Amino acid sequence: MASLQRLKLLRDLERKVLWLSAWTIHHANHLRPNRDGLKVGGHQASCASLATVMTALYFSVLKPEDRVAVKPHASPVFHAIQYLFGHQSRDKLERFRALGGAQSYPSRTKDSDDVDFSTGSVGLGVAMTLFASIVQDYVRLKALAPEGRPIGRMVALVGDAELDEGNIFEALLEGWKHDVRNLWWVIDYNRQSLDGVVDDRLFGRIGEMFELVGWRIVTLKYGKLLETQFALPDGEHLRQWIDDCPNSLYSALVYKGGAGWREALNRDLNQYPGIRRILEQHDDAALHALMTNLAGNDMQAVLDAFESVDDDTPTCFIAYTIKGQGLPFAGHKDNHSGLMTLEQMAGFKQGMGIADGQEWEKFAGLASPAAELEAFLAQAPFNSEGRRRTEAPTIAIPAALPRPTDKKASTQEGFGKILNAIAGEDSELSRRIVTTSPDVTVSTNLGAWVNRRGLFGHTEAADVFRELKVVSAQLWRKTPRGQHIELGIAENNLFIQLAALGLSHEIFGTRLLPIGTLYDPFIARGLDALNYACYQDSRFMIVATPAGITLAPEGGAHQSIHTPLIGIGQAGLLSYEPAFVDELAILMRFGLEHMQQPDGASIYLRLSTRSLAQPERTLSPAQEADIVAGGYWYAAPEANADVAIVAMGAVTPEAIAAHESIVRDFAGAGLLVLTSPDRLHADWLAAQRNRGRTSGRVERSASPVERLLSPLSRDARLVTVMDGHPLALSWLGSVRGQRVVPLGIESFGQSGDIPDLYRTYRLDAAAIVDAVARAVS
Ligand SMILES: Cc1ncc(C[n+]2csc(CCOP(=O)(O)OP(=O)(O)O)c2C)c(N)n1
Ligand SMILES: [Mg+2]
Repeated sequence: MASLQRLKLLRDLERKVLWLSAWTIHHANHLRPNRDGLKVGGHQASCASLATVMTALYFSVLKPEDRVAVKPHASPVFHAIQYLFGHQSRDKLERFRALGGAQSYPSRTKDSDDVDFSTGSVGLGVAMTLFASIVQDYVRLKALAPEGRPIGRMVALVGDAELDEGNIFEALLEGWKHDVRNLWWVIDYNRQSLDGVVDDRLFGRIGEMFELVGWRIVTLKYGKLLETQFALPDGEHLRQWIDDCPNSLYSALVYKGGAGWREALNRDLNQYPGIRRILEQHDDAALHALMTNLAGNDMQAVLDAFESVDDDTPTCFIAYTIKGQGLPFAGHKDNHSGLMTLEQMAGFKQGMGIADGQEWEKFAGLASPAAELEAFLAQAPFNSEGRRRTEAPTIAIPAALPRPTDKKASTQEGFGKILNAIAGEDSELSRRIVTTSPDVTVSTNLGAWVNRRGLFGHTEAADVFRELKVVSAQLWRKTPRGQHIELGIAENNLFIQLAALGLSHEIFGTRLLPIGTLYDPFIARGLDALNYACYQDSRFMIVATPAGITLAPEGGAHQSIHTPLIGIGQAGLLSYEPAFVDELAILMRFGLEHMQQPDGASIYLRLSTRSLAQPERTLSPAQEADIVAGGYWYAAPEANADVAIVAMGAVTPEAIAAHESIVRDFAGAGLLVLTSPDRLHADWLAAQRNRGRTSGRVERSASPVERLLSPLSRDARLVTVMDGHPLALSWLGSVRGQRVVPLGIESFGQSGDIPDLYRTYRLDAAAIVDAVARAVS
């Protein structure tokens, strides 16, 4: 298509996208009944600054294989574009931010219009594109991607204030180490954040930082109108004036309009005849249009910039834009959540040439004929294959994973040995597992797996130590075939890398089984990224070890207390804390399968470095099912027993010892070992909800925890013990109204050995026996 014709159509669509985004928000706030008095909100100004860039990208530049993270508060622009493509309904736009309608921020799981990456917590979507590009290379270099799939660009549309989030810089460094490619970050440089105008000095440094890590910078500063005036006599003074203009003054003048610009230019540049001529030739409206003609809001300039890049070098486009461009509050520092008033909207609508009742019409008010616009949309490269979400078959998991048989072992050692045994197999399972860790690969027991399966890198890298025959337990060769992605110490990066790996089936058409390891306390460091990964329904396994105060001598800073509560509270994440290695093998097997199920979840295994004597036992299928369901009777109680000890994880030996001593006084007391209060609790609540619907069938619909506790007497006492916050187990008393004495950790720990610490924090056998005495007194 002739480029002038394309430009005309794109300018029309840009107007429409701006209109629809503003109208969608206006409709939600002013034209829908409001039942609770709460502000509905939406960001008309934030949408406006990106309308040009997104129109150019989606209707002309992007290809089906490209994947995009859209700045969260530009969600209405995204939905408007999908509406024009025919992938979003008018009904859902009318219900923007209402139940079942288009989401406030683009959501992979809640929106129906082909969202690639969810966004919302600023900064995380941006980093997601970087880690997705690593996944793209990972599956491409191993020939796991479907044959013939072209390489896509991973694109982030970034608010300029998002760059204050440190996770972006953590990701940039990691990306440099991994030689990331095919990455485009388009910064909506409107020089405004939520609270105000961004510091002028900050952005001077941003470009340098990108260049430092090997990125290309493409700056889109002035639009074509301004460039034309700059080329005239004295034009360079105008350029210099704008270059020197502080962000806050420029924003204020944008808001004031033509008269304001005239006054300022007359004051500062009146001595130049060329500038006087420009002022004479432009009335106030034209002068305003000229002075606000920044490249990020100039279609031709935007197209030129995107089309100037044709290699795979990661590229940062710094697009100068105006927040609220084209709207009455353009440039105003308080416009972030500003909404047009009814009068302003009426004026805007008139300016757009839209008649009453035509607000949702796709082509109303545009200069080009509807048929031409339809045809243009139909041939947009991005839309040529319709929706772009991929699928991939599940990977079969063998009926049992290898089970180490050591008489004494920690769950962390067991984990390392199980993976090492899988690494030695030539199987689909061993090929699909990909591991990653933030510089704790060796100390979380992944070393043996990496020795066998290698580090992932774009190119073959030598193992210098090996070549020089320096003895080391770690034989790590970096190759494109490697299956471990080694990260620097940044837990944010770990979780975003896992988020990207765990969506490979839906983004790149091939399934991976990602396993990430870290120290349990540092889950908190990456918690928002973990939440973000789960929010997108990404599927992976995290193995967190060591945990609790049981890592003893390593001290308080590394002791995790509340992570079991995170395991229970985090949606989309099913958590387990096994005590013994045979339990672990069963749970890893279950986890690898469960994380591939449509209604499954990611898995969190909280492991320990404490070496425990392993029970000599052969578990029956029913016992294995109980371990997966969340718990089993290690020592069964007698019918109507009055006391039971409930233990989880590394403190189970103390519970066993305490149990042996109390059965003398309380014959028939039981010892219940839990593997997942998370699962037991969830199934208990689900059973209660279902019961409401099928009343009268209590017994058959009893949940696992109700069945587990049913042999005990009605007013039996439970003593719960775990290495973590006791709240994770104390809810057990509500299941049948039985009194609980919970033991666990409530304050920061300190260095010590296990006997000292367990005594000090009341986790030892004596404390458990004491708690039993208190429970029954
Ligand atoms: C992690 C996080 N903190 C705070 C917010 C609230 N918030 C939403 S948008 C925004 C400012 C964004 O400014 P910018 O990125 O420049 O976007 P603009 O609206 O100017 O395009 C803030 C602080 C958020 N969404 N996420
Ligand atoms: Mg901004």
